[in-house]
Amino acid sequence: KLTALSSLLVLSACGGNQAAGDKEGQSGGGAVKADIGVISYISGPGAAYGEAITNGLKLAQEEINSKGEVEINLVIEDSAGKQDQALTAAQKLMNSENVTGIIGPTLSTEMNVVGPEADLNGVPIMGTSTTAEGIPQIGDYVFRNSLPEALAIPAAIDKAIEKYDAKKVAILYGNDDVFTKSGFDTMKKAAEEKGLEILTIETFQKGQSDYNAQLTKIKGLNPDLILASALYNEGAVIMDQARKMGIDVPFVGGNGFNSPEVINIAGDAANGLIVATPWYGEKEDEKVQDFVSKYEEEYSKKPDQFAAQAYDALYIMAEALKNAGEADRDALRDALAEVQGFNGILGEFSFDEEGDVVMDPTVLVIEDGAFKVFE
Ligand code: 1QQ
Repeated sequence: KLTALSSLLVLSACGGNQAAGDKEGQSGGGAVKADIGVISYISGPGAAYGEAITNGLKLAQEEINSKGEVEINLVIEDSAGKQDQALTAAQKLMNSENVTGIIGPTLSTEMNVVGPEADLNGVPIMGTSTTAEGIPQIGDYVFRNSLPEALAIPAAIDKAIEKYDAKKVAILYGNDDVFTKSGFDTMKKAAEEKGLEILTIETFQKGQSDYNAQLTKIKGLNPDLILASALYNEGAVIMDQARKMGIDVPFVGGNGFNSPEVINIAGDAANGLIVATPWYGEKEDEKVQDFVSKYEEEYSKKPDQFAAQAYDALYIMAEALKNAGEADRDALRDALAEVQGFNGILGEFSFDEEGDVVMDPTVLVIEDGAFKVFE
């Protein structure tokens, strides 16, 4: 990706910022003012993802704006988890000249159609939860700060092998969604590379409610582990039905399972689920605990990974806006590409040369109805 930060740095070093103060997007006090569009899954079966994301964004917005260097106005649109609705929302946001950048959409399936449009229109866009392979590679204007499945899944599988001496696995995935399909590809590749025997590969579709056929087959093959690539609503129902059929082996899940909704829906049936994530709310870290208590105060619930990623994402946007020095789409893109060593609540974060994420995951397991570090 091309960058222009070095010239920006030179500009600000010789007082260029004051000169830029008269430009659009700069208030008299020098704060960079910008509208940031948000496309989020806030209604429909996966609405808990979008609720967490928009809560995290709003909390970060309050904090950022109170500091006075950057003033962000969030323009939030609902995508309902649908490609066409996400695209309509994106077009509306891109047509507003005050919108300097976009955060979202929630699903990789949505980003697959929105990302190319944003890139074509020169609007920087950053997913906070899009984890499929190839998202930042859509174009120079497309970013994410979410840990890709390609980093998360192998880490989770490694831990499961180490802990359970697993040798045989069954794989179950949704074959009508970009993220669940990509997660499956990653699971299959990781299983093969680690010498696991794949007993069967089963598929399902969004909104499916009966997994009896797939689970009966899996049960008969007696795997040591089940690898599942699903969003939370299907994923939780799969675990619930599996446990009711007497399948008690651990599950390794992709990013869709990183929502507490899995526990809310599946209850005890969610125990034994292994995931990898950059977020752990019990971490003894001042920044993390400060965020957790502010979030609880504001929303009366604990933040999840999706809230945390969105919170960090707005800080990354704010940092880039500050470095850009004005509310300009190209300047914001260039400044985003330069973000290195950002220290957020998810730990140290950088973009690589393709705009993808450099970050370390933690492996968690659900025990007694809660996510715990899997040691
Ligand atoms: C993707 C995901 C989903 C789980 C986001 C909610 O990781 O679509 O990429």
